[in-house]
Amino acid sequence: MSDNVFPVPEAVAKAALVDDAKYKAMYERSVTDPNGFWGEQAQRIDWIKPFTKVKNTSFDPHNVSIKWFEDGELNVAANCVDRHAATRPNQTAIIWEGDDPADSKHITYAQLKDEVSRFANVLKARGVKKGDRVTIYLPMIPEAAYAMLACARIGAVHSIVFGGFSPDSLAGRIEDCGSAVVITADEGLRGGRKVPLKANVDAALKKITGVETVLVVRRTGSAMDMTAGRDIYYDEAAAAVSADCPVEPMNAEDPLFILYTSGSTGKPKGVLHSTGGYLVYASITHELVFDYHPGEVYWCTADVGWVTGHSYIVYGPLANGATTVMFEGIPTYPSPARFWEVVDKHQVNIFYTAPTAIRSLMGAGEGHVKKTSRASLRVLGSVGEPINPEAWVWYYNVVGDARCPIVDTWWQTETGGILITPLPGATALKPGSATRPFFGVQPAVVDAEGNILTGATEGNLVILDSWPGQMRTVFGDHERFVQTYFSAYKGTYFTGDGCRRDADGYYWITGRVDDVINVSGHRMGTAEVESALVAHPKVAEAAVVGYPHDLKGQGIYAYVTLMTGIEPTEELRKELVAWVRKEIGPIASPDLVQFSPGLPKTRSGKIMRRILRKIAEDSFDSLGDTSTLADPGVVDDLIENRQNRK
Ligand code: 6R9
Repeated sequence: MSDNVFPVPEAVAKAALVDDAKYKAMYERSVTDPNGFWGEQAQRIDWIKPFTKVKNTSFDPHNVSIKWFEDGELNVAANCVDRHAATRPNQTAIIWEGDDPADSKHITYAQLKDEVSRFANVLKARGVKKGDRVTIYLPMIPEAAYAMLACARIGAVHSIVFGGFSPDSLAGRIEDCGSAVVITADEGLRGGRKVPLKANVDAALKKITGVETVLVVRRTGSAMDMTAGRDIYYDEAAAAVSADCPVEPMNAEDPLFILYTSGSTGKPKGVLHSTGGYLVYASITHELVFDYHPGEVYWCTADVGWVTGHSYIVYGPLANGATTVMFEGIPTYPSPARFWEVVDKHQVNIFYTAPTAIRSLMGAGEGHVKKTSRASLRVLGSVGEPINPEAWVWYYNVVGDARCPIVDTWWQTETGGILITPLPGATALKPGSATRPFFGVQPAVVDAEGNILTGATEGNLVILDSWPGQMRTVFGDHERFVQTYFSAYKGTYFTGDGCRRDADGYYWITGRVDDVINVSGHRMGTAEVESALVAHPKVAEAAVVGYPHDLKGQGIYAYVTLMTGIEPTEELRKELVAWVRKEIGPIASPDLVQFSPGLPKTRSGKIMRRILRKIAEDSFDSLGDTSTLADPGVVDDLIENRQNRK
């Protein structure tokens, strides 16, 4: 292997569930005999009625249809809760870590069963039945998991809306899926600041009709306006019901949840996931990608409002009887040492976070990391965007003390679970590469015409055949599902991502295809330029977009956040341009560099390039909805200091 390679340490391979030889054999079987492979893997969960058929899928754009285990029956809550409550009642299921470091608690599987059953009975008492949609707008408190599993228990379909979304976004999502019940909290608590969730629900419900019940979980205890007949405090409703609730047998293809996600066009899509395939896939990926061993403490720092929180805080870990950490706060509160202090406090073995968090903590300096032990850590994970090699190496050396493999997991809301990833005991790592496909996943690289490219190459990433965790449709709009994912490259699932495959068969995700810049006919991944900029010792974070350029077609516009304490100067601007030129080549030289103290990010940490592109185009009066930004204020500064003034 030519690149910078981190081989699997022998001791890690020996103790791991899957080593390289096993990976290769299992992968081969998974793609040559999917019925045999997945039929066996599906035995990791309990079926109320066994399935007789495994895979029945078609990517033909005239007839897109995805069914797995289609005549089987099961219940997700029975699998994530009851079967463990029966066999390991006193094991901790959830460790909740509050925003305030003094606030934490352990919930055992026995307690989880009571809480989920009670919650289910409250929903039933408000008239919720199998197939009904329930919108959840909660902070990161255990009730979020109880509510999800309560829906699953009675066959209701949850739609979680991230607590950072505005009343408008919330209203649109409630209306689209037609929920009659909304579950929220009085207020959320993040980084010491209160989030007015109930007030947002009230504002959202002024815009739409159809919601009959608002269940309000008390988090901060502040006094709320309660609408009589509609709003009820959860604790009062829960006190009136029993902690016994039978599980509803569900067909494998019955819907489990809807999760809205934005595409490159139009309003957010309601991505629909179903019961059997999703659970099998969440379970196997959680176990094998993180090499989860019974008794270990696993922490995914995502929010349950995102797919990562669904699959890798709740469904995957709990299906596996794991101990999963749920964190209410933010990485920098009360200090940038928080993550590592929590790792020590709860003796976390597996830690899964996003590159944006890594980069921001990297900017704060390694002192915050080094003052903690982190000896319990065994495996590290990354998700959400390409991780630039500098952040990877920092994560590996500083956080993991060069002991812990990093699994860089590529996947999407649409895929339900991880598709391209290293396995800790099997895969030699290359910083910045998501490496190889997971079992049953057949990636391919196609050119603009849809020709499948072979060998070391670069192009658009498609997946050739179905895997059990795949989304089944866009809620209420199957045609949009077909159009968005199956019409660009006929007969394949189009991911919307670009990628490179190297001579070792490793995949390097280069970012959304719509983030590619064409400079004088040369294609340039924005991630590549960003990665180069972030490699500069004075740069904490960078975002790069294309903008119309008279001579080159597109020019490169770089927004750069400097390390704490570094002065933005004209000299540094020139230095950075020269740096990128040196790192990648003259073609990658940024034409414009704007120093920006903050970048416009969603609460999940994704940079909103749409906004950056507009500002770079000097057309900032049509920025669209900025209400979903973590800090809408950064936009004003960006506009004020824009570099491309006509
Ligand atoms: C799980 C999640 C999906 C998009 C995806 C890609 C980017 C996610 C990545 C990654 C490079 C990784 N992405 N993980 N890019 N390396 N390890 O993030 O889902 O919010 O739907 O985003 O995120 O561009 O297409 P979602």
